[in-house]
Amino acid sequence: KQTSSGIDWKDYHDLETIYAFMREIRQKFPKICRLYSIGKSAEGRDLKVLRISENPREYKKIWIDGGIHAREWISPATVTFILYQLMIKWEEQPDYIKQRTWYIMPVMNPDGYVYSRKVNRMWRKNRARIPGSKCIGVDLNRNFNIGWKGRGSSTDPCSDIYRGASAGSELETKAVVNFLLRRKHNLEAYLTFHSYGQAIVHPWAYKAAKVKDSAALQRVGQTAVQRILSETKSVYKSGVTYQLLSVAGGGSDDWTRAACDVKYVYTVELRDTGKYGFQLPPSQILGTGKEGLIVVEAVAQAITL
Ligand code: ING
Ligand code: ZN
Repeated sequence: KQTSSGIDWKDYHDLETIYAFMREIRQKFPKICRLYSIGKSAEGRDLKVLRISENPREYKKIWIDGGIHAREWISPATVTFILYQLMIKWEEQPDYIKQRTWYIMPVMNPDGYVYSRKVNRMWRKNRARIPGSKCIGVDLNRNFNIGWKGRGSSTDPCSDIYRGASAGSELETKAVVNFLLRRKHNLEAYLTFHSYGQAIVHPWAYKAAKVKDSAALQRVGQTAVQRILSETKSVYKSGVTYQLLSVAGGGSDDWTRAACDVKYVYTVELRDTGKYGFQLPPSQILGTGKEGLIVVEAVAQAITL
């Protein structure tokens, strides 16, 4: 094994291995890494974010998250792959990588991830108890305070797209919201990885309207699509969420766009297009990880130093 945490990208890994990998990176690069626990999940697990920066006061910030939805295992796998690729040749990285502050959260929904690995592979939501209901869990990507009462989510706690009792009701949502609000100065990009569908989409999802900077968002998204096509042969689409996917309120990307005034906001739907769906074979982790890295590099490059 190349890594002491035991992580690799030949298989999917437990939450513990992912967290051990984050600690390993921090220990290998103590001068530029900081490991945060930004809060606790509903079941009391740490919510971990790794910061990588040579100059946190000055450099523009890029946030990357994964694992909002439990069953989308390729998402934490891709985010950890991106983290590994950034760090193994950190010294040789171009300025558009090195002169940034990176915030990386591989698993926003650790309770759901553990539950999906151990009990119900197709679980999507978090694992919060819902008072007055026998059903469990809130869809964190319907829980953010943007278009929260609008279309595309459910008031039924038994639904997979249950939006929660109120906007921002969930511990996981609150932790990310508070962390980002305190760091919105210089926050230039927000990238969140989901599966599946092979699409790079940008706001809005909660309303059918054009976002400010839509031309730049479309251009950078399309650049990533082209590079993916030439490097891995996978066909991705780029476009606006409500047009390409569906109208849905409460998403993390729309919230970050509106509340933190971040320009480059993307939700990336990783592989595949439906053959395996959420149960993407581990043999596809490396290829999908490369595609995620291409998106990250294209966005980092688009931000002016
Ligand atoms: N897709 C996203 C979902 O939460 C999305 C699509 C993005 C909806 C942004 C709303 C806002 O449904 C997956 N695969 O989860
Ligand atoms: Zn998802």
